[in-house]
Amino acid sequence: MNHTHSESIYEEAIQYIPGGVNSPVRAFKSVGINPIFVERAEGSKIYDVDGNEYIDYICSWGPLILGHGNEHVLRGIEEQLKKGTSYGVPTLIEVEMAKLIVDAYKGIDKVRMVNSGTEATMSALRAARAYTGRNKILKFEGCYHGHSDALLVKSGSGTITYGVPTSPGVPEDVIKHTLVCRYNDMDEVRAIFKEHGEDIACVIVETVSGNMGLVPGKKEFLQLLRDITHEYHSVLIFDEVITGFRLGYGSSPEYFGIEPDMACFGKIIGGGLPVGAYGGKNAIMDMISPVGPVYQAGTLSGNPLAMYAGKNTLEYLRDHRNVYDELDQKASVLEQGIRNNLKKLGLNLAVTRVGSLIGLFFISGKTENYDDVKECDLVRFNIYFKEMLQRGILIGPAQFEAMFVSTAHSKEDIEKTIEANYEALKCAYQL
Ligand code: HOZ
Repeated sequence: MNHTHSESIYEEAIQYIPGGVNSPVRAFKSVGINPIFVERAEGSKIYDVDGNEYIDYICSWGPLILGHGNEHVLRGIEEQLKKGTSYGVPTLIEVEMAKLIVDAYKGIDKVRMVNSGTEATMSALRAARAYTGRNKILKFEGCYHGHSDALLVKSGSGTITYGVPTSPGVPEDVIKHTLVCRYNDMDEVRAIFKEHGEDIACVIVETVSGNMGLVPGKKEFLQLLRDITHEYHSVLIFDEVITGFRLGYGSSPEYFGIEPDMACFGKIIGGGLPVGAYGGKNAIMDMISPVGPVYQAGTLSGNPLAMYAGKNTLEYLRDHRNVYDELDQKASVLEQGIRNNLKKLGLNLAVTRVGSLIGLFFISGKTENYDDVKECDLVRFNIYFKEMLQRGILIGPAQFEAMFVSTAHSKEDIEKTIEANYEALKCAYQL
């Protein structure tokens, strides 16, 4: 595969952009190669500037549940484009979008649109702190909730990929209120609440973590979080930036049968345009300005282009509920194919799947928390990544990211991926 043009763009990019990229994991640095630069994408495929074609399992890190350039999503954007790109004055589409989210998601009464998942979680914390009058927050090691200061502590995604789970530049004073427990560890949660419960404003959690590889939250763990936050009058926040409208149209409350007090969204609700949202019960959301005193604002919040892309995505998902069965079926074939390959090759690697999210860990044994997965064999993962890329399969260029299956992935795509997985594993383990 020729990457000449990508290489030359990269050389220029690093002169003007830190690391040549606008989000660290895109640099492919952890897998030891330079990034590919994308020319265009369609359906399940991405085409780079050198004309190479890849079956894409990054899917923009989750938003593209309907694949690239889905006609329903594009139609919404095209219609709005003719009417203007941003007003800074309210629009009907914002109301329709909010109604769609509130109707779909059990447990929340109101929602505020923002521009990214980071903004959503940061703002949700502020609302929860103001509502409870408390400062402490509880998060879990390896969960990633964007890059606001208070949450960039023992974080996941690119932070563990690059070995800085707690970032320099975040003042100690700011994070002294951030408590951290091990994911899926019920004893740690009980112990921390025993010690600090009366001071904990909120617990924020990814119900299925997609940022330390794919590590599903256990139902009993999430239920404990629900029960203990009730007991201590803390706010339970589900970070649904990855899982929202991905686990099913009703997201985590439907999937796990557990309702939080607040939820944060991004990715799918923007249909591939920049978006975020946070929602919650009336009593919490009415703390927010201009109803209440908690300030949060944004020039492009509720941007009409993003709203149309999101609305058309959500309406499609709402009106075609079989898409979730279809996605589950496709991802299950892929998961099974990977498991069969591992068996044929005599490899004992951990595979996880929740609906259309898949994780393949270069480690055997348990994958319940960050302590379990941090021992993954990154050298072998890197070989695997490069071999997959060579075979026209694009997965996240880091062990600690998930694979995203979309409705655009065809039977042939999945078959080709399973074949490539077999060959790439063989290379990674020199078999
Ligand atoms: N934080 C994202 C992965 N979990 C990466 C986003 C991006 O690089 O586009």
